[in-house]
Amino acid sequence: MFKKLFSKKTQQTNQSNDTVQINSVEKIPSHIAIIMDGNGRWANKRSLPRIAGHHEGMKNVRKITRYADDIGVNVLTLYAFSTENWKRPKTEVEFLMSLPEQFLNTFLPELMERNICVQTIGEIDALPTGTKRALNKAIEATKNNTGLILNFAMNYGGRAELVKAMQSMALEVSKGELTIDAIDESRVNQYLMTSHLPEPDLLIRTSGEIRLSNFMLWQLAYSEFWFTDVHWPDFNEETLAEAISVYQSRNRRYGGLKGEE
Ligand code: V07
Repeated sequence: MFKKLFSKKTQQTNQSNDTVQINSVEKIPSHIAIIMDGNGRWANKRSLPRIAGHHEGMKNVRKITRYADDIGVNVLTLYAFSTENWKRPKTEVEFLMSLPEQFLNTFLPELMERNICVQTIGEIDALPTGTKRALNKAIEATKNNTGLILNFAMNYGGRAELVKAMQSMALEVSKGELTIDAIDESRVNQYLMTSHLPEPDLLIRTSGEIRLSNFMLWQLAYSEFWFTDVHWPDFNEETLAEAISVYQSRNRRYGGLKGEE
């Protein structure tokens, strides 16, 4: 792992052409969550159709997955499709739903080589059959891989996740299988789709909006947030290195006071 961290790949330049060095002695965030916004805007700027932006965004998922894997991230959660995204024009939704298959058709062999495990959060059952088939194939093929967890939020909404958790708990209470006193934070956590994952250390949102848009509401309670104006298709290794170095400098500042607040 240290060989990887000290490799040239961790030496990046930011937009002002300064070298952004990921500090390999300080902690690489174990779990990074990303709201991949700005694909439509990226396309608009180039007078291209929105779907061209989504396609470019999909290619960028490969690049960022490789980099996250190379620097030793443990979990990468990507917000690919929200419960709100169904409101978009039908043709756009259909194109978005074809992306998992396009992505996996070409990338699954490399995911296997890299020992990457594909997982999802969200209501997968409500997705079109072809999309579900592609996802399930990748989940099944990579389920014994022990490296990076590449977690796609698909048809995911944070409030819907909490409502489902509350319904499950209420049902168990009504059956006498759970007592109200036993409901505490760690119990709530067990009913979430991320129960097996560490909480995100770092949340990144691209393309200028400064909001959560219903993403991982419970899980992000203590995460560091980093926002950039860069559109998702232009977000690259350097931008991620910059986000991580900001995360590391914040950790450095607060590190000494940990547990003393
Ligand atoms: C999608 C590209 C990235 C920017 C955000 C919107 C468009 C990769 C996937 C994907 C999902 C699951 C999976 C493999 C790949 C994807 C959707 C949209 C719906 F197992 N990119 N990408 N899925 N975009």
